[in-house]
Amino acid sequence: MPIILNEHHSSGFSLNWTVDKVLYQQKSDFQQVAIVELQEMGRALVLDNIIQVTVKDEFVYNEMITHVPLFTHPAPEKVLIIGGGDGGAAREAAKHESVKQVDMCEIDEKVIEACREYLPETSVSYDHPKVNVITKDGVQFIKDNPNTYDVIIIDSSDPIGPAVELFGKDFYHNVYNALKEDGIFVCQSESLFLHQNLIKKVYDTISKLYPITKVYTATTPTYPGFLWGYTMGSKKYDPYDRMDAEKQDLQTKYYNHDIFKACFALPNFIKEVLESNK
Ligand code: SPD
Repeated sequence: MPIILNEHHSSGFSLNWTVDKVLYQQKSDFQQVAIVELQEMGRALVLDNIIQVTVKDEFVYNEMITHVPLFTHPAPEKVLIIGGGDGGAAREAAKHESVKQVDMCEIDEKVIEACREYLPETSVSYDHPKVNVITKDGVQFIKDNPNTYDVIIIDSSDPIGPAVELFGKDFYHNVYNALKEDGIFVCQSESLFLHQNLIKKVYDTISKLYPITKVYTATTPTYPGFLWGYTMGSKKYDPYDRMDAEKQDLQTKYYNHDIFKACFALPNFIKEVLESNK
């Protein structure tokens, strides 16, 4: 009998994945951490029964959460990733010539342990000379480092369990303070189809803090609802002013300059959600 990973969401949406092998399974202080071999999508990091990354499609999410804010900033040097323990976003950030330091602050050392052993595709970044792996609570780390970063990436799991605080107003306020005066923030903000209330709440909160707020999208097959949202707040730089700026050519599988231009185009049903006064 094959093992079935049933990923059930509060929206009532479920995804079933056939698991060929369980490679790692441990209960940490924060969550159930597992690495499994999925029949269709290859190795995957699974937290509390929810897929975080798979080797087959992680590049879409990791490239989009990283390169869009980093190419909106003209010369980012210091980058902070909150969460992102698989290392994929850090791998992408380290590719930028201007970036000198990538701090990756992951709360759960078991995530680091599991990914180091079983997900070399993403955890390769742990040993990159630009990358510092910090195992601390990101909520406190942000408070302790005001006015420090050019770009802050919130690479969180869903807003349940250890990630709940990473979607709160106080946290967003502290992120704003941890950025330099021309800094840029981005967070993953869930499915455009299934989590519209959350997208709206995040957008409204970020718009009150930052003069420039944008939502952008990419399709990620292993995330429920597939069309995934990212919300960016910028103190100074507008991605629309950076569309034709000369940018470093990176080795990527999904991201390119045309994607940068296109990803801010939103379908009407999401524009309506963002513009509504509810
Ligand atoms: N439903 C799962 C969404 C997960 C988004 N973040 C993944 C973080 C991996 N670094």
